[in-house]
Amino acid sequence: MIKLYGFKISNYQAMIKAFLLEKGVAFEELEIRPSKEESFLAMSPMGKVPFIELKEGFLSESTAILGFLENCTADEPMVPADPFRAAQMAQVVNVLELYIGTEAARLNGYVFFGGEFNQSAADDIEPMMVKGLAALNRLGSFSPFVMGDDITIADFFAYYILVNTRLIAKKVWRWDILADVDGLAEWMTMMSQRPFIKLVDDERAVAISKM
Ligand SMILES: N[C@@H](CCC(=O)N[C@@H](CS)C(=O)NCC(=O)O)C(=O)O
Repeated sequence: MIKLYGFKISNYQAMIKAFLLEKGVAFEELEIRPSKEESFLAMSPMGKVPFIELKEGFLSESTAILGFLENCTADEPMVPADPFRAAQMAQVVNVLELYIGTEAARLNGYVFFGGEFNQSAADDIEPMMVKGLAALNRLGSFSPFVMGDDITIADFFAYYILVNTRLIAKKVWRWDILADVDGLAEWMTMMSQRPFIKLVDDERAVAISKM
């Protein structure tokens, strides 16, 4: 059985867990904190969670994990069958990861863990996020799903990136990023009501409240 390592407050952990549940893949969840210890890096070389363990070995980086899980589950595909559409989906995921999620996450310490505010980082991040969200607005359909009629990996990726990014933008710039992308607010509500996403979000909320 697949082992999923991480901790429940992580948005990336929640993303992989919701995807496993939606795909009906059996897994065991093991609590572990990110670390730079050699023994941890042997499992997840960037010292991050989530990562999974299979009989073949360990796998980290959420896009790689999602791709692997997708390739292992033939039923209910979550990547478009058409190669060009599949590449467009990957393009959306890259925009979300590189120009929105990873940028905003530079302020995680301040927003979620009571760390110091870094004004110069915030000044760098904001224009990149503006561009990223404008790209998302051009590329995404959000009617009803990110890529159109069918749910794909991009929906899971976008939801769990935007859950955190939204809070960061609100606290740092009083910016409602949902207003920057047509249909994003309605899509976010619709995704949050999917039973497995709700289950994972509720667990995450409990973990955050205990922090
Ligand atoms: N690129 C990674 C990002 C995962 C990530 O940022 N995980 C956070 C927890 S939500 C983490 O482990 N942070 C610890 C660190 O960066 O040292 C992925 O796609 O899985």
